[in-house]
Amino acid sequence: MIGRKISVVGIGGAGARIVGQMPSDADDGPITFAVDTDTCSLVESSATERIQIGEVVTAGFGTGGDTQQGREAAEHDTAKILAMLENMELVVVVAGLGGGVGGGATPVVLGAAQEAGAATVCFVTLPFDFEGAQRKAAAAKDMEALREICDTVVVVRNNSLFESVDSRDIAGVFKEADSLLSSGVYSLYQMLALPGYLRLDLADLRRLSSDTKGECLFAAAGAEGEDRASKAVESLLTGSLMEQGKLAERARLLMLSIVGGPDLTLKEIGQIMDGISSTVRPQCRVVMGTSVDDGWIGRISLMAIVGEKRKVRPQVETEIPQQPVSEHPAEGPPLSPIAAQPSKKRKRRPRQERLKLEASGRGRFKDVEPTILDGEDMDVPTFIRRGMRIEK
Ligand SMILES: Nc1nc2c(ncn2[C@@H]2O[C@H](COP(=O)(O)OP(=O)(O)OP(=O)(O)O)[C@@H](O)[C@H]2O)c(=O)[nH]1
Ligand SMILES: [Mg+2]
Repeated sequence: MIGRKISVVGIGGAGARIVGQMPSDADDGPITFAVDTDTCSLVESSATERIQIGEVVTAGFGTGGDTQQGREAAEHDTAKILAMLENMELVVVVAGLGGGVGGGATPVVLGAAQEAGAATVCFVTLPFDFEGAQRKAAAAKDMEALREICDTVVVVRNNSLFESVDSRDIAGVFKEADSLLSSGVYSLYQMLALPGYLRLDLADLRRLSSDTKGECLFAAAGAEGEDRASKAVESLLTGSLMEQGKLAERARLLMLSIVGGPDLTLKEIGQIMDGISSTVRPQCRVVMGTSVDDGWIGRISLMAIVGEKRKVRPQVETEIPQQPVSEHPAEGPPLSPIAAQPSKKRKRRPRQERLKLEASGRGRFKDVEPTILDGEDMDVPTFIRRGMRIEK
């Protein structure tokens, strides 16, 4: 069964919770794993397999945000991790950055996946603003490590994710946000593994990371009932995960997954694609896949992974550029490297010529009684009385 070659691994509390919400159809679903040091989080997760790591490091507890402990815990149990990843073609990892297990164990799992020959995609959440600067900084550092080791990193900003849900109570907000994220991950799986008329393959995913900054953003939306296609695309493009449309305008690559039931029509696919292409720039490459799921009758889910153009870092010039040797010596000797440099002389500001002044004029006061103060005629302008020069 093709689906069996893709595994979805949730690491740490956030990862275990999100992966646990994934639809797990016994035949068609991916194998889901929850990996954590914390036994409580493992007990709560509904992942297919639950793997405790680092018992000797944390004695079954969390790490309290200690990335080093998270890493050690994973390194202690690499045998369990390698066994979990055996024969996998693609490993999709889900984790919350800023957490000790999410930040520390994730690079170890990705390294093991690479060693096992699997392609890797990582969905990582970035902390909420209210979690503070320290956690944000820890997450940014974790990101650096992931970029080095993962084929494609898909970033999900918790702030935006939580803005995009309707619930108001804290439990409902978390549940809804995690379900949006887990169905996004699931639709990536569906596009890659399930029968569909327009399929994506691993090469599309790999291209995502090579054509972009190596880091993509995630957006998802869905709709049901009448006009579901236009509603779903509208809500995808204008939602907070798409930065109210700004992200779509900046996109250079957009990988779109359309999941519908057997009632999904070509007209609906056309409506969705029209909505996308009228929003993104003409240079943006759109890769689309659809899949049909019997359980999706009457609804459409869209999931987008959006990449911005890879930024070329400017090279820092450390050497003095050499003047090419002239092919025509008659034109004169080559300039010395110093002479070849652009002149660093500061340009002189143009100076205004000295203005000629009427040194005698009482101007429009010439016909009135002079106002004399301390022997000076106050009706004569001061600069004339004092013999001042006016220069710019
Ligand atoms: N979307 C989402 N994000 C979460 C959830 N729980 C935690 N997070 C985010 O993930 C980050 C890491 O939290 P956890 O996953 O609980 O941390 P951990 O990896 O288990 O590590 P420790 O508990 O520190 O050992 C937090 O800072 C939050 O930003 C969740 O249920 N959903
Ligand atoms: Mg935890």
